[in-house]
Amino acid sequence: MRNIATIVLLLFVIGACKSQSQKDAVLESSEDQGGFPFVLPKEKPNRKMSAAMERIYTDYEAPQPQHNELFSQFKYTELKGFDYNGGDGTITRRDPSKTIIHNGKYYVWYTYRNTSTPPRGADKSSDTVPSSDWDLSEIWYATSVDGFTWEEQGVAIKRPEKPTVGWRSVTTTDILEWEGKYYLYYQGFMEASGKRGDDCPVAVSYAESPEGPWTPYNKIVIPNGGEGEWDQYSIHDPYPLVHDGKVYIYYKSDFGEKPDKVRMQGLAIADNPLGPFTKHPLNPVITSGHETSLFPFRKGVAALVYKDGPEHNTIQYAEDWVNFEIASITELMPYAAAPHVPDAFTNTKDGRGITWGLAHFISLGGKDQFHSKLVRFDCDLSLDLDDPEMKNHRVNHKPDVYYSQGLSKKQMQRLESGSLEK
Ligand code: AAL
Repeated sequence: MRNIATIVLLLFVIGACKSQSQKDAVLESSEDQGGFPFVLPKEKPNRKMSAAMERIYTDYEAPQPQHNELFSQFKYTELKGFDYNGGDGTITRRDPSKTIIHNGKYYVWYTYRNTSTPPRGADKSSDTVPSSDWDLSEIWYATSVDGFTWEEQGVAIKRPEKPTVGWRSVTTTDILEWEGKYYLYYQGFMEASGKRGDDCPVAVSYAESPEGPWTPYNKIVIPNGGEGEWDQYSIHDPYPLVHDGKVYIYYKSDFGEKPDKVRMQGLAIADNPLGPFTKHPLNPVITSGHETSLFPFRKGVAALVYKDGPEHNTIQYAEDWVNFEIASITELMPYAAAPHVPDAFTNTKDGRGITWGLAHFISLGGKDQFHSKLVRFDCDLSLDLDDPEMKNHRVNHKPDVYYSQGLSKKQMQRLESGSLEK
């Protein structure tokens, strides 16, 4: 027994020496490789490098953002054509869909709330008083010839009669074109959001034309997960794309207990738009972000991962449409980005990327005037555009941008009551 222990100890010492000597060898050999070159090599140089240097050559499309096709800044433009009742909180437009082109016009669908009062919270909600900004809502649509000035066309999806899925509110929609027909997926609420949580499954309606009429399927197509599962309560932001001849729908779910609510994204796949959808066994597939926003890119799919989570403010890429890696880190990303994705439904094996889309700004209006507005964003995440202004990675934001992120009253009290040391 003692011999065995001696042998094990010996082996351990030898191993430790060996890894240290290997490190020393690396260091020695790296010591005589000279300093890192003044001009950053575009390709990975054949030399020993630190973890950070290894990363810019292995994890990202290119070692510098300006050459990274999956890095971009985002520029914002206020839209024309939408009235918000003076911003009094009774009208909201939010969570836009991807835009599509039909008969030479862009089409977009979005959550539309027009209520007698602004949102008042779950406890004060009623048949006419909304609990949240997306409660008691319908799905409306608008068209545009340039993507900047929009003409509202009216309702596309109404709230169905109780107890059909969506009777309380139909929201957060996205469009799919499949075999010449159109499908709108949306969150179907059957109680006021905020009662237990923001709980809902996904429903769908279909039409021969983007102008409708839309026929509700009146069945849940992406159900909530089983008890105790991450997506047991909320299936949000259904985002369809076509890949491998199938319908791929990415969605978000809120899980975990307050105050540490977690938002992650999953994937459900079906052979046809009305399902059945099978949830991917590796779900969740994206650990961060809020609303879903993706586009085919080369053989794979890229995702805009903005607020919430350990990898927020990143653009990610999955060659296999399942296993996402960080492709770049950026800033001021669009809320609920709904890009114009020309090859979203073409089953492409060579995704060309995106250059613009719609998004929303939320929490607008003063106290008790909560509402959201649609906005346009532009970017260069396209293999067919080369806009150096969008590839700038040291944008100087005006001081007001920073001051608008001022200390809260509670933080000021802490500082005022604290000692200088703290
Ligand atoms: C949005 C989306 C979903 C949520 C709510 C309205 O940002 O994630 O649609 O339910 O917030």
